[in-house]
Amino acid sequence: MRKFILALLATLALALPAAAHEQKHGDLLLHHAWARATPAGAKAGAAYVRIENHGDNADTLTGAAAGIAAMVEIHRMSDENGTMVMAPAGPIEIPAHGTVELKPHGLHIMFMGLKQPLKEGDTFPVTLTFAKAGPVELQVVVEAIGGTGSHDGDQDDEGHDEGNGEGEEHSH
Ligand SMILES: [Cu+2]
Repeated sequence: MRKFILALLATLALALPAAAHEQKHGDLLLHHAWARATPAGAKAGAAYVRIENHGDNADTLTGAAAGIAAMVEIHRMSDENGTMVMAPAGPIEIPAHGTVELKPHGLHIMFMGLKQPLKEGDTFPVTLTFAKAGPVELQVVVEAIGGTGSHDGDQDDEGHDEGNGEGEEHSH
């Protein structure tokens, strides 16, 4: 019986679309691209991904594009005297054999002028552009509104997350 369950799990794992979780592009490995679901009527949203560079040369993330929003930018969120402030991050270097993680309260792919709400369970394409690796299309998975994107129960929500429009300012 146990053997049967294991075999079944293995089959299910194989059936999952690999691109949704991890994508290799040249020396870059893009892992777990996800976005937080947005409430109805929200005009802004954010997506996150971990970028690993397994090569001997640094690369640079220069921009992002997506059809779901009027404007897409890479932003950096920082705490300035207790207020969370977001601003365009500019080019982001991915060091050789290094990792850059886009995550809540840090770097994120920002969607402004969302054409539709991000619904939990949906996926949508986002293209990241790298100076060396060129454009990389990601399938972003939409997770729950309160999601942290981690699978280990990490809870860090205090209500000032990107995308819900509360308690934060865009300095542009
Ligand atoms: Cu932002």
